[in-house]
Amino acid sequence: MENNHQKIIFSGAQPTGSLTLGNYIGAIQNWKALEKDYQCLYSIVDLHSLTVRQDPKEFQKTCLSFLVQYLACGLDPEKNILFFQSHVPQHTELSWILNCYTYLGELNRMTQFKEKSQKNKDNINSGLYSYPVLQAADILLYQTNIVPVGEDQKQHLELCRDIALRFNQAHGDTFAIPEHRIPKVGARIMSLQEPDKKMSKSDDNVNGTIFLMDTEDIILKKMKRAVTDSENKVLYSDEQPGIKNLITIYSTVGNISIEEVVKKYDGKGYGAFKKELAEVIIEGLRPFKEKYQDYMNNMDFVETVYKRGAERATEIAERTMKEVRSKVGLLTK
Ligand code: ATP
Ligand code: LTN
Repeated sequence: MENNHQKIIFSGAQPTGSLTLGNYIGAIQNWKALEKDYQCLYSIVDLHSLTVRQDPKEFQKTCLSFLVQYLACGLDPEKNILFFQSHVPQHTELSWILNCYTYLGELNRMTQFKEKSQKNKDNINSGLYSYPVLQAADILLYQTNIVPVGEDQKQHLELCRDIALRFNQAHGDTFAIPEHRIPKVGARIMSLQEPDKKMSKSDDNVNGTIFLMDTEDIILKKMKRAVTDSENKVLYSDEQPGIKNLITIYSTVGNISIEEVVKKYDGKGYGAFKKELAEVIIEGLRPFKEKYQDYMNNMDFVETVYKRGAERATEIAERTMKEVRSKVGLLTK
């Protein structure tokens, strides 16, 4: 039988904006479920965010707020290694070496680079271009077996695997070859305004996105404005993508099955459904909000979390780096 305790999970999110209900349902809720059975490392990949200009003061605040949001979502800092990418310099060191094992042709194919350079035409920097190599370093440093991410990261993960295989072929087994894992439930929570588009923290239309930090009033308003259809029947069907998305949210946040939600609102209109869904979300987020405030009032504890996280991560990362340095022929100090 597989011994999951020996398996390593790594995932990361860029500290930009604020966490959404989509991030929570699609990623963090699942990360929490994995902490029992695996050694999990979750990193706030601050260096990746520098590919886009950040206001330094704001950026520091956002980085800390992200860690507090992770903790408030219930990620246990004892069971998981929670840390800032920039606190473990082995990430950039390995990234440089892996750059020398990555071909321009491979980077030219990355769709995220193409999309992001379209969005930031005045700042197409080389960091944006080699972003996937730093991501590969994040993953390979920890001998990661599984990377839980969304569908959008599949191409980056495939590149990471190719780089690892190439390095292993040149120098003998050095890196574990990681696999991609997409969550089964709620893998794609959609925008409340455009149900054919994923809910995203960088969406220009904030009415489409529920942020975990939104106030009760805002949640009520956003829910009232959520796009539905003229059927006025709470049915889980592809014909009614807006309502289907709302039912998924109800089911995951309210912890009841899709069938039960549909049964509960049989014969009732959208007005009552949306109002009660807003209440379910408000209730569901209440512990998050309380914990967020508690941690914000206890920044000494938060500091110990990221310092300890960096220590634990560095220990593993340095083990891999020692081997890599020696394999490529760098002298030891
Ligand atoms: P951005 O708008 O800045 O691209 P994002 O909201 O799309 O951000 P990311 O930081 O790229 O989120 O992703 C963090 C994690 O949350 C990833 O694992 C991603 O798969 C997951 N995630 C993001 N949006 C959703 C969503 N709408 N439904 C389910 N999972 C999501
Ligand atoms: N590119 C990812 C964030 C990210 C990541 C990683 C995810 C950076 N390094 C390593 C998983 C593993 C994103 O945009 N969501």
